[in-house]
Amino acid sequence: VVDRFVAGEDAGDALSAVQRLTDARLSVTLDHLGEETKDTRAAAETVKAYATVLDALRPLGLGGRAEVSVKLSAVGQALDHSLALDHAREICAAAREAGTTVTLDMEDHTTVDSTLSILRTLREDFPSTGVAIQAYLFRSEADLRDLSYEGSRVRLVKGAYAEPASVAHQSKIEVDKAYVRCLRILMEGKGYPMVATHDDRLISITELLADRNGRERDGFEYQMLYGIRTDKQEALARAGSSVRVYVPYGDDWYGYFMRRLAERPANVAFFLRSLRSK
Ligand code: FMN
Repeated sequence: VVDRFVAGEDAGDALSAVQRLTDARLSVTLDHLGEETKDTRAAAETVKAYATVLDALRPLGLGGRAEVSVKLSAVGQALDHSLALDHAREICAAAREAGTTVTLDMEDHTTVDSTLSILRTLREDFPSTGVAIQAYLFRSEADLRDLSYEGSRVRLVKGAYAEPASVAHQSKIEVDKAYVRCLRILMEGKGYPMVATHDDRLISITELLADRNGRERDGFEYQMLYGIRTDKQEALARAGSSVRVYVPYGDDWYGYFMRRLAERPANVAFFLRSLRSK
C-alpha cells in the first residue's frame, strides 16, 4: 500500500523513479524519508544518504531537473540549530557538485523561524536553495513578501501539520483563500514560484495569475506528490507547463504516509480499498 506513495527503500529505487519520471518529461525532487531525529548519528546518516543519492544523480546529467528536498528535523534541527545548518550545508555542497540544488521542506510551526534563518544563511553560499511556505499559517503572507526577491525559489503548499488556531487557519475554505493570497504575492513578486498542490481550482487560478503577470511557462513550476494525481501531472507537462514530482524513498515512511491519509479523502479511499482486497 505504501508503495503507491513511496518510490522504494534505497537510492537505487529512487533513481529508477527519477529515470521513469524524467523520461515522461517531468522533473523530480527526491526526499529521503525521515524526520524528528533525536540522535546525532541518525542525523549524520541522513546527510550520508543524500550525499549518496546526489553522487548517483551526477552522471545522469539531469541538472536541476532532479533536485532534493530536505527536512531539517531529519538532520538534527531539534538537537541543535547549528548542527542542522552544518548538515544542510553539506547537502547543498553535494547538490552543487551534482549540478543541482536543495529545497527545504517546512515542518510544524515551532520550526519556521529556525528554518528561515538556516535558509538565509545557506543562500549566502547557495543562492538557489529553495524553501516551502505553508499558506495555512497566519505569518506566511509576510514571510512571502520577505522572500519575493530575484532568484528566490519558494514552494507554496497548504500545510500538512495539525496546527493550533492561534497560528493557523483551520477550515478548508480559509486555507484555500489564504493560498490564493499567498499565490498572488508569489506570482507578482520577483522570485521563482513552485506551486505545490493537487487542487484543480488553485491550478486554474495559477494559470490566470501567470498570464496576468506575464510569466512564461518556465517562469514558475507546478509540484505534486509521487503517486497522487499522476494523470494531472502528465497532462500539465504535455500542455507545456513545468511539473516537478516530489519523490519520497526510504524505510521511515510512517509520518509521511499518515499525513497523506489525513489530507485527502481520495488517499484514504485508496488505502481502504487496498485493505479490503487483501
Ligand atoms: N506540506 C508541508 O507542510 N510542508 C512541506 O514542505 C510540504 N511539501 C510538499 C511538497 C509537494 C510537492 C506537495 C504537493 C505538497 C507538499 N506538502 C507540504 C503538503 C501540502 O501541505 C498539502 O498537505 C497537500 O499538498 C494536500 O493539499 P492539496 O489539496 O493542495 O493537494
